[in-house]
Amino acid sequence: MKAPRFLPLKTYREYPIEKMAERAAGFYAEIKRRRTVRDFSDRPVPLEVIENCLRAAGTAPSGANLQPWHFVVVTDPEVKRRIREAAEEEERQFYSERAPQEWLDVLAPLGTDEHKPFLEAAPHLIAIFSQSYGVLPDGSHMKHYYATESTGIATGILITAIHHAGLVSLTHTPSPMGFLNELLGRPANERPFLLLVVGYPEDNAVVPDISRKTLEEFVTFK
Ligand code: IYR
Repeated sequence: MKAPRFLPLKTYREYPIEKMAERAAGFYAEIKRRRTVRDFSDRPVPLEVIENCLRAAGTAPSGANLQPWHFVVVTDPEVKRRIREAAEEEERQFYSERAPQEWLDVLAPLGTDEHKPFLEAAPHLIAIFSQSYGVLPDGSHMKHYYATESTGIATGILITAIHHAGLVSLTHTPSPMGFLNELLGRPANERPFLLLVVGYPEDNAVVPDISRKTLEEFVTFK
């Protein structure tokens, strides 16, 4: 067992209460502009930007700091084409057979269907995998804790970083997503978590007319 080692907390910054309130309000004003976008432009995005957004994601807290995630950035048009083909095949079955009416009913306001042109149009797709267990150099397995939650938190930071950079994203979950392991050569301990589509919006991009719950609707203070 490894003994704990501690260092002084040097990165923390305290703000005066007024400044704190201003920052909290300012961040909310910024993040509430984020919209999930499905109309992507094919304008290229420098990989350096994506790399820094991913560095931000990699700072996420995780169960026992095991950082149980892996991100595959797909820019190659041929790989994007294959992903689109496989995703649309799954979605065709989803919309025409697998999805119960109740699910189709809640999806209706979003106007989604089996056509996923953004998987080829957008400059980058980020396939996010959650490592349900780790594999040590000798091939033995290592238990991971809260892998799904940890990957979800990292993904939230990634989405925030992408928005902060002035880009848009789409959280896409073709179901099932097993084809991603095969197409991207990822091992059996990695479960596809989400396909994040990243880029600029199309010039005349539209978004569904939907609303968010108010604070009172989703928070209780005791
Ligand atoms: N995976 C399908 C269906 C879908 C499901 C949910 I939950 C959404 O929020 C949106 C879509 C698709 O991508 O079309």
